Amino acid sequence: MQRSVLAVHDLSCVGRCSLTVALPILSAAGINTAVIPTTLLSTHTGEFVDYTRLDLSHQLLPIAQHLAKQNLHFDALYSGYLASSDQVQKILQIIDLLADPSTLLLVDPAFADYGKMYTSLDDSHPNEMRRLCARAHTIVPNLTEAAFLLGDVYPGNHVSPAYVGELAKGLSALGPKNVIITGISFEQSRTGIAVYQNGMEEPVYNFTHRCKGTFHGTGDVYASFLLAALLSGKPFIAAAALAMELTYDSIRLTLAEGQPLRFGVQFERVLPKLLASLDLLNPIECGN
Ligand code: PXL
Repeated sequence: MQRSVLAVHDLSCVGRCSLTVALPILSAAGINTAVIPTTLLSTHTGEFVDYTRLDLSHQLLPIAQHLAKQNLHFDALYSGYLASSDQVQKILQIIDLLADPSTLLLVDPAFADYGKMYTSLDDSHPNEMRRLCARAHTIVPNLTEAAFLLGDVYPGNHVSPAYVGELAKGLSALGPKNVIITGISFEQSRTGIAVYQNGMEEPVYNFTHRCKGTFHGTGDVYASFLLAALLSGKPFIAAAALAMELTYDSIRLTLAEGQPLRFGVQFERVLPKLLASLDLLNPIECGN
């Protein structure tokens, strides 16, 4: 049975992130992906200036109300960057309208990195996002977002396993069963993820070599690979590890070709590996 996702993210015309990442990754994995675009921007807001921005907040509930009348079921509802705290509140209403008890709620908080809030988000954003995360089943904050969601200051690049364990447990105590904290470094040359499921003593970790640079949109690439793997039946911890490996591959390809980092990473050429890893390369029999 084909799986289905509702992806609620912004549409940034250039600079691979949000919908321009979620749609191709999920579709490539054979998932029927519907969208609700939250904001239309000419580019993402990192490393670009003078971008255009059309806030679609007033459309979110009318779209969701119309979809709610179409008798749809979504296997997952997946939200990412939201342009204001008002939009965060509207996502909670969209969940009420369009999720059912079997819908996986995946929230990528996507509001900060390297100790700083994204441009043009205000200080109420982490508090509103905390409410949305509390409603989710699975959240994928980076280290900065994890700290801000719990009202902590940014702990700096290098943290201890004890601190990360507390963060993961604190976030899970808000509500989500599954927490993946990205951008974790215990040593200079390596970076990785802490994967935690409610009830575990400690998170499990996966690391890769740390590449130099700021990689825009990689949170979205990671979360989209993760969701593709989960909906294809991979167990949570294996899906988290696979998504990290594929994100790392996307970064390495981008660096190998010397592409400007503000345009995001080359996830496109990693899609065949995603499909191979999920056993999705065999042609589907259509019958007669
Ligand atoms: O999730 C990254 C992202 C998505 N969308 C927009 C952004 C960013 C990060 O800067 O600005 C518009």
